[in-house]
This record gives sequence, C-alpha cells and structure tokens, in this order.
Amino acid sequence: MRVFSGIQPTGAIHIGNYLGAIKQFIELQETKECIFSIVDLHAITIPYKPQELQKNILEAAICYLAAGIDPEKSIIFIQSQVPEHTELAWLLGTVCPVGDLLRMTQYKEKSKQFKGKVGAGILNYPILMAADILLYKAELVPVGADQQQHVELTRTIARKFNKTFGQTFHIPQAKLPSRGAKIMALNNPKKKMSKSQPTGCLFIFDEPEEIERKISTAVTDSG
Ligand code: ATP
Ligand code: LTN
Repeated sequence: MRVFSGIQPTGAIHIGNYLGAIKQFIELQETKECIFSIVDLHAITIPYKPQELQKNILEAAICYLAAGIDPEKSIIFIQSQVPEHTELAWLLGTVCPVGDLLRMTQYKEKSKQFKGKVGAGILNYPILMAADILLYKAELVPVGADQQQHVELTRTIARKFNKTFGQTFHIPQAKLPSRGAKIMALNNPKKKMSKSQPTGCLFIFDEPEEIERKISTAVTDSG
C-alpha cells in the first residue's frame, strides 16, 4: 500500500503537525511504501519571503529526519523539483468545479486572514494537493483533521476524471490519528494551532522552559 503526505515549509513545525501528521508518518513507514513531500508550491500561496522559504524548506527536512522519518524507509522530496505535480494540477483543474473550491474551509479562512493579498493560488490550492496524491496513485493520506476536506475533494476529482476519461486514478483515503487530529491554538481554543499564527504554537524545537511558560499561559478549558 502506498502512502503520500506533505507538509508546507511555512515555518517551524509545531505539536499539531507532529501529533496530526508526522507521528502517523513514522508509524506507517514501518509497513507501507511512504512518500513525504515538502510542499513548497503550496507554501507560496500565502505572502512569503523567498530567502525565508529556502531556510524553511531545509528546516522542514531537518524536522522530518529528527522526528524519525527514515530516508532508508521513506522517500522525502521537495514538491517543486518534480514538475509533474503542476502539470497534473492543470489537467485536474479542468474537471474541478470552481464552486467546490469556494466551499473549502481553508480557503475561506485563509482569504479572511490575508484579505487584500489573496491570489488565485489559495483557491486552486486543493487541486495541486489532489495532483500530489493522485500522481503517485497513493491509497492512504495521513493528515490532521483540517486537511480531511481536501482529501475528500481529491476523491471527488479522481472519480470525475475516471468517469469522464476512463479508469486512471486510485481513489485515496484520508487517515486521521485517533487522538490529536486537531490541536487547538494555545491562545485561542476555537482555532487550530497553525504555523502561520505562531503566537498560539508550541514548537517542537522550543526549549523546555519555553514550553512550560507557554502551557502555563494557555487558555484554560472552561469545562
Ligand atoms: P499553515 O499555518 O502554514 O497552514 P499548518 O500549521 O496548518 O501550516 P501544514 O503544513 O498545513 O501546517 O500541515 C501539515 C500537517 O499537519 C497536515 O497534515 C495538517 O493536517 C497537520 N496539522 C496542522 N495543524 C494541525 C493541528 N493544529 N492539529 C493537528 N494536525 C495539524
Ligand atoms: N495541504 C496540506 C499539505 C499537502 C498535502 C498534500 C497533504 C499538500 N499536498 C498531499 C497530504 C497530501 C496541508 O497540510 N496544509
């Protein structure tokens, strides 16, 4: 069984990324054929500094390795170095209705967050993600809860393509962890922890004292 997943090099990796995604990667690589990508083309759909992006790509690779992804067992690569991702995204874009893209929660949230700086890339984002997955005929996609909707759309796109042009793609399935699929921000329990909002994040490379300080100032569960 083939597994594909990706992490955006948008900043340091936090405990949500670890529990939602990376921990699953480490377990799956023991028994499955795993491909993990540093999805830099997704990262540039929100405002970014080119020099920082290069640094973040290397940091994401360091995090993958440090967390236990073994390059002897898994393939790790940078998305933009494989041009077929964007080529397939173009083809898939011809079968994906705009209405489906406008309905995506991540699109709605990011376009609110980056109001005035929203390019078409943030709308088309799930099409590129579908291309990432379908290109490798991956069957399993380990992700956090926030990405489940995108995997659902990938399935819809694949089914439509197969129906229109004949059997081409495998229909993939999202895999969420039983616990930790949606870790909330430390400063806002209604929002998920997110790299692009670093104040609410517990980073995996934070020093123990920093982690202690952040947890002690986190919003307490009212229940
Ligand atoms: P950004 O803020 O730039 O969107 P992010 O923190 O959401 O970044 P991604 O690179 O988009 O991180 O996500 C990598 C993986 O981590 C995905 O599988 C995603 O579902 C998972 N993930 C992200 N945030 C959380 C969270 N708060 N809890 C659980 N899983 C998460
Ligand atoms: N959109 C994902 C990152 C991502 C991904 C993928 C995850 C891009 N391509 C393919 C799984 C499979 C996110 O975490 N924001």
